[in-house]
Amino acid sequence: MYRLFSWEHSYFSGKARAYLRYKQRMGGLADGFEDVLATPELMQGLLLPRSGSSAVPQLQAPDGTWVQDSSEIIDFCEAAHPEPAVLPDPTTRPRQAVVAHLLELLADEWLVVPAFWERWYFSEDGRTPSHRGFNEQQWGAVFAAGAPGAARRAAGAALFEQLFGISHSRSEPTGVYAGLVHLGVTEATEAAWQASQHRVLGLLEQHFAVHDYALGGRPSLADFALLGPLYAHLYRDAVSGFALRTHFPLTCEWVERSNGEGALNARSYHQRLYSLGPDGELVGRPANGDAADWLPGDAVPETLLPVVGVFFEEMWPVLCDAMERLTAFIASDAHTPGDELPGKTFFATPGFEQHQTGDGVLTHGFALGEAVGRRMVVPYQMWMLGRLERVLAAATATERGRSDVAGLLAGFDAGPELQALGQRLAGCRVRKQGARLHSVV
Ligand SMILES: N[C@@H](CCC(=O)N[C@@H](CS)C(=O)NCC(=O)O)C(=O)O
Repeated sequence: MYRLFSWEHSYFSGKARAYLRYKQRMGGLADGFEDVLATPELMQGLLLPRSGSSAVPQLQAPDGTWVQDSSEIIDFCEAAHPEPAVLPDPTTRPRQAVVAHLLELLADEWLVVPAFWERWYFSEDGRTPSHRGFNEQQWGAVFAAGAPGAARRAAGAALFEQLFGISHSRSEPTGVYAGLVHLGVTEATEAAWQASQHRVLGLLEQHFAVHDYALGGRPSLADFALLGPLYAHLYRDAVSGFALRTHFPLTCEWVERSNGEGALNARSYHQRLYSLGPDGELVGRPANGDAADWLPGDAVPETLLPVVGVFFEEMWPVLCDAMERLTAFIASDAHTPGDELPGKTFFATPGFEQHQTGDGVLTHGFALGEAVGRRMVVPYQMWMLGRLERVLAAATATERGRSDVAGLLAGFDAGPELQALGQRLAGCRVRKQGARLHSVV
């Protein structure tokens, strides 16, 4: 049996858990998986020694292999249990494969910023509305698991003060509040990040009015990745969850559908939907539209294309700049090729703070709407881009695939630039070994 070590309130845990649930419910994991709460004791005593990282989620495979990072968890399980596939085959579905990976990148490494901000902004002193109490409880439930209710809540509150300096979040950002600054969230940019999130949610609401999942009638990598921002932060957290339910109800329904819980009436992939036959007997009927499959002919739903458009408009220019910065860093005297690179997403990696904060060599200016700010370079994004590069290579290996992918990318102003991804990555390729990232010699 697989074991997933995770937290309910963790961004990337939502992605991995929903994926494993889908595989299990569809019969894809012979012996299923055990969903284990990653308590501090297990993080320090098991996860850290086994994988070199205490980050969640992590997967322990039946053969004892440890897998860290949600994308690797999915790739690992898909290789071992190909059916039902969540990764469109790039050789037969080149457009859908490229779109699923682009949306994963957008969900994992761009939408993380406003989702992370929402949780901690509405937990700050004096915010109305506030979900600080809920947030204390969900963290305390992990950090004081097994303790009585009031003690769990108090443990969350103490953690927020001791580790995250919540009472001086603005004057002296620490912990998660420092992480937000490293990611480019300041008073000058927070409204722009929120506007970006609302833009994506508005587009998803239109999409889910027509289709049950990103690519049609069954889930794919894109759905599980979008659950990163949309489950733990935007659906569960109280202030964000109220807003999501109020303004984006179809998207809420999709969260339940894709997450596979609380989904009795959410048209989930495992919904039991019956009509009554002539003799009053139960006659099963499919719960999902689009014949419960990805759209035929490798079509990308029209309503999904504007979400891909957000990737090219907002995230792609930032990624291009970050690739240049990382290339310059790897070529500089500050780095020896093959050495370790920063590995974290939510904050500067310990040991690399002087490079990833302030005006450090691994920071860069960025623009979002009318706002401008400065943020850290996140080498993990280059690892994800390397993965995308391999999907693109497989997708464009044939004349037909080349023309299909070129047609898709031509629909976005910066889209064709993706075809030269290899040139941009040439000086900043990243190798991942367990939880550690290194430049490629
Ligand atoms: N890129 C990783 C990110 C994992 C991650 O950043 N997890 C967060 C919680 S959602 C965490 O454990 N952060 C603490 C740390 O990195 O030490 C993934 O895809 O799983």
